Amino acid sequence: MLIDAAKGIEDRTRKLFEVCKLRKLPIFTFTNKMDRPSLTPWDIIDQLEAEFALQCIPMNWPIGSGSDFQGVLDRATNEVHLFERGNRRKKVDANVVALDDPELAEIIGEELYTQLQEDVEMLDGVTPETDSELISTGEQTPLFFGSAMTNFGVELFLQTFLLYAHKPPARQALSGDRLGINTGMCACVHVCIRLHSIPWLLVNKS
Ligand SMILES: Nc1nc2c(ncn2[C@@H]2O[C@H](COP(=O)(O)OP(=O)(O)OP(=O)(O)O)[C@@H](O)[C@H]2O)c(=O)[nH]1
Ligand SMILES: [Mg+2]
Repeated sequence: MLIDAAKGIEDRTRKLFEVCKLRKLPIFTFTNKMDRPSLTPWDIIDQLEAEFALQCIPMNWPIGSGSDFQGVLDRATNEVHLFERGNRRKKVDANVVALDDPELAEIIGEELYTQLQEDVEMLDGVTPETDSELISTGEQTPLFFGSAMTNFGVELFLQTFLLYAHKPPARQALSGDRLGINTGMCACVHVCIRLHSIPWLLVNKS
């Protein structure tokens, strides 16, 4: 499910969610355009929880937004991936700094650093336990923040998707042979279907 960070849930998000809910499909949520003025990540979570009754599991966490967007914290590794501005149409190389690196406050600025510390404490307190069963039935959604146009935050999204996505069942070919499908390829097909509105994103990955 792709969310525009400035607009939050839109009509087409609602339609997509209805389909996923009816079919009990797993939902991976990517909040896009963090490099533009955005709602806060807490606003996005509130919307998803209030309207869709989804349990959000933030896998990464944005630091600032718009012209202040500094990057994301990967919550699994406690590493901050720094967003670098430049030619927005090209892949941005993410410099990685540990959350406890003494230089982080200087790099991202005192204000955002303080905000990040508060957010991390709050997240640790309120994030539900990740439950792959609830993810597979679409009751929990791994939630990501990034900037798809600059390919920022997309890799972590794809890695997590590979970790939790359903493996494809073998299918009977017309010839009678069982078809084996490479997991990575299958995951790509899944992502293509789920993220059909930004298929170029996958082209960038190949
Ligand atoms: N700054 C920025 N722009 C983006 C990003 N992703 C998409 N865009 C731009 O946003 C514009 C609209 O793209 P989308 O939101 O994907 O398409 P849409 O939903 O059909 O269009 P809107 O109704 O404008 O939201 C295009 O010009 C994209 O290039 C991003 O991560 N950062
Ligand atoms: Mg849009």
